[in-house]
Amino acid sequence: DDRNSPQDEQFDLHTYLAEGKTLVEAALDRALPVIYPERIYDAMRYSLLAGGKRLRPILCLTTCEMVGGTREMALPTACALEMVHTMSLIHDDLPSMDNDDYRRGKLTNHKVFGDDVAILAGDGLLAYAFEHIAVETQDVPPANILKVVARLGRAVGAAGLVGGQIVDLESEGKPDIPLDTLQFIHTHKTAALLEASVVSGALLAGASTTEIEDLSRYAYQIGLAFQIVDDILDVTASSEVLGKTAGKDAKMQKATYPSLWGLEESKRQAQLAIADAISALQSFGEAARPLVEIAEFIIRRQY
Ligand code: GRG
Repeated sequence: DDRNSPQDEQFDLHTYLAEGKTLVEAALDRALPVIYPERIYDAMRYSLLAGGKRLRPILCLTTCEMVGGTREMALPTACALEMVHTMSLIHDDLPSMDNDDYRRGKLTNHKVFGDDVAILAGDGLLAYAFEHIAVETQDVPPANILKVVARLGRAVGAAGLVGGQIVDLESEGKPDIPLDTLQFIHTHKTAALLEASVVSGALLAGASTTEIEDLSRYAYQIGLAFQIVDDILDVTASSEVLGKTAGKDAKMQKATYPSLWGLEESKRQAQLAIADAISALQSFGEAARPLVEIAEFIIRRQY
C-alpha cells in the first residue's frame, strides 16, 4: 500500500505528511466517540479534531517503521501523543495561562465551552492518552509498551511540558532572562514531546539504545530549531504586519532568541541545530529520509 515509501526515488514530503495526517485524523475520530456525558466528549473532540499538522503522531509512525515495525503498532501511541499535545494547548490557552481566543483558526476551547469544561477536557484527554496506549496497542511486547508509557509520562510532567510551562510563566514580563532559562523553557515545552514522539515509535519497534540516543538527539535539535524559527517569525511578522500581535504586548516583553542573539545569529543557530539533527540520522540511511526532510522543512518554513 506504500506508494510513497521513504525508499522511493520519488518520495515527496508533502504527500507523505498529508497521508499521515489523514491516517491519524481517522484514527483520532474513531478513538473518541461521543457518549454520555456528551458535553465533555464534545469539548475533547472539538480541540482534538480541530486540525493542526499532526507532526508528533507522524514522527511516531515514521520512526516505528524506520526501525522495522509497522505503522499499526504505533497508531495508538501516535494518537495519544496528539491527545497530550492538544490538552497542553487547551490549558495553555486558558485565561490563567496565555489567555488566547483563537487556536488552529478556531475559537479556543474555553471560549466555546467555558473555562471549567476546558480544564476538564484537557484532563480527560491526558488520562485517555495513557489508557489508549495501554488498551489499544497490539503486536508489541508489553515491556516496550511500558517504556513508552514511562517516556510519555516524563515528557508531560514536571520533567517536561509542565516544568517548561512553569518557568515560562515565571519569566513573563522579563525581557532579560538568561539564555539557559530560555533554553530550559523550549527544551521542556517543545522538545520534550517531540522527543517522546520520535523515541516512542522506535521503542515500540524494539530499537537499540544507540538508535534511541540518535533519535533523541535528532528530536532535541529539531525542537530547538522549531522554537528559534518561531521566534524569528514573530519578529519578522510583527515588523511586517503592524498590529498583528496587538493585545499581546505584555507577552512580547519576554526574551526571545533574536533579542538575545540578534536575527542573523539566531538564523545561524537554527541552521546548526538542523545540521546536527540530520547528522544524528546517519546510521539509519535512506530509511530516515522523511525525518531528514521534516528537519529541512522546519528551517525552510519562512524567513
Ligand atoms: C501537560 C498536564 C499538562 C499541562 C499543560 C500548558 C502546558 C502545561 C504546557 C504548554 C505546552 C505548550 C503550549 C507548548 C508549545 C508547543 C508548541 C510548539 C505548539 C505548536 O505546535 P505545532 O506547531 O501546532 O505542532 P499544531 O497546531 O500544528 O499541532
